Amino acid sequence: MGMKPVVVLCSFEAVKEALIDNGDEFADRGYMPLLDRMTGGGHGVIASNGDRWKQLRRFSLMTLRNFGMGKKSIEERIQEEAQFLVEELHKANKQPLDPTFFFSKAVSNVICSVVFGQRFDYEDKNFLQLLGYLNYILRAASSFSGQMYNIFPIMGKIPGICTKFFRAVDGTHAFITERINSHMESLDPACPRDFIDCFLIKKGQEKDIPQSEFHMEAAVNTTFDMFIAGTETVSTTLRYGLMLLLKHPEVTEHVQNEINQVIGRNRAPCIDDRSHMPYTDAVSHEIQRFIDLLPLGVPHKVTCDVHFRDYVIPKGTTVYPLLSSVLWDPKQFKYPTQFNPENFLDSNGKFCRNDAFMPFSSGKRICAGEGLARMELFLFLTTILQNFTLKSPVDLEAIDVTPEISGFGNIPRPYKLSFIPVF
Ligand code: LZ1
Repeated sequence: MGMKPVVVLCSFEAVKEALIDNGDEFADRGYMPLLDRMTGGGHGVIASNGDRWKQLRRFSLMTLRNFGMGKKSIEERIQEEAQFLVEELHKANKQPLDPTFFFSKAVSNVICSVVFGQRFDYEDKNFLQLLGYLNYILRAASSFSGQMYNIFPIMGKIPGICTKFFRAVDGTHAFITERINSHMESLDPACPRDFIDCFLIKKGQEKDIPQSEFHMEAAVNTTFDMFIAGTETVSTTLRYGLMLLLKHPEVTEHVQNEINQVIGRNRAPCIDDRSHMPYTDAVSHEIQRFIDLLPLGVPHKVTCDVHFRDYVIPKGTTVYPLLSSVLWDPKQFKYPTQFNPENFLDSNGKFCRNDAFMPFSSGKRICAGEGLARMELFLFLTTILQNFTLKSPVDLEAIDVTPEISGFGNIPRPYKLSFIPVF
């Protein structure tokens, strides 16, 4: 990759053998210039290693699992936001619309609620600017110049090429720093409201430990990581997912029948419904498998010299577990190249798990936001389809589901759809 040797692992077998069977040796985060710039230079949880990573990761997982994070559960926060989204979609009055910012407002508000203890009004100017930044960051990281920057980071020094990307990253960073500062002023250690409060409390508890990882810089970068990982990813998955549902009305209808049977119309979907909705669960897996959101995964690095198959991988070598090659592995899925929920169903229509379902990667570095992301996908999808039928303004054959750009992420082409109220 540019001037540096890297190892690329292809297929479920190879990725599993590395990340699971030799988990400890493959557990470090590798260097990727884009990622480094995106995550504040390795001071948060995404790009750190060693004891720093262990401490920040454990803290983040605990806090995202809802321990001591105030009165409202994460599930309630998502349910509440899904209703705001439905209300907003009603306002469009069945007109065809580009759903990008409708979804990113709702998804971003979930992480805002978890991290900042607060959701934003859909018209809030600062909020909209932030969503523009986040949308641009994933696009830039997936563009041709993004790939060039990864290979020749010196490009970052040439004025113009990456300026807009850096401005978006720094703008997001500033937004978060400002909120952490105001949290410090209003903190009540007996009553944590959100992720930031929990971090500040932990920082207070460890103030006499000189080597503590819970200091101000870590607070900013860890919060930034939750934010950068938890917004545009889920929102792009929803946008891409609805495009697939638009193109496959028979799948959408099947999901809507299941919603009618299990949930009905008189209450909002909840996460306990998922285990009674095998088809919908299969569809949400199939969306994630098919769209292959982060095709390269996030790079790893080996912690020591590793004997792997017939090779020796020297300590410190960057390793890409190619998630594309796992999610589309023809040995693991019946219909690897098609969007087909049968990939996750058995012949009786029961949900059928598959170890090659790795959109969140696998092993020690598996995405810390997996639970949150899957809860959001299920609740947003079912709430939308409980309230609306999807209608395309163009022929279904004209909907091109191949990505518009593909790099760090796979980004769908722009499209429009109408949300037709079902009652
Ligand atoms: C990430 C994401 C985006 C960028 C870097 C790491 N983890 C989403 N999940």
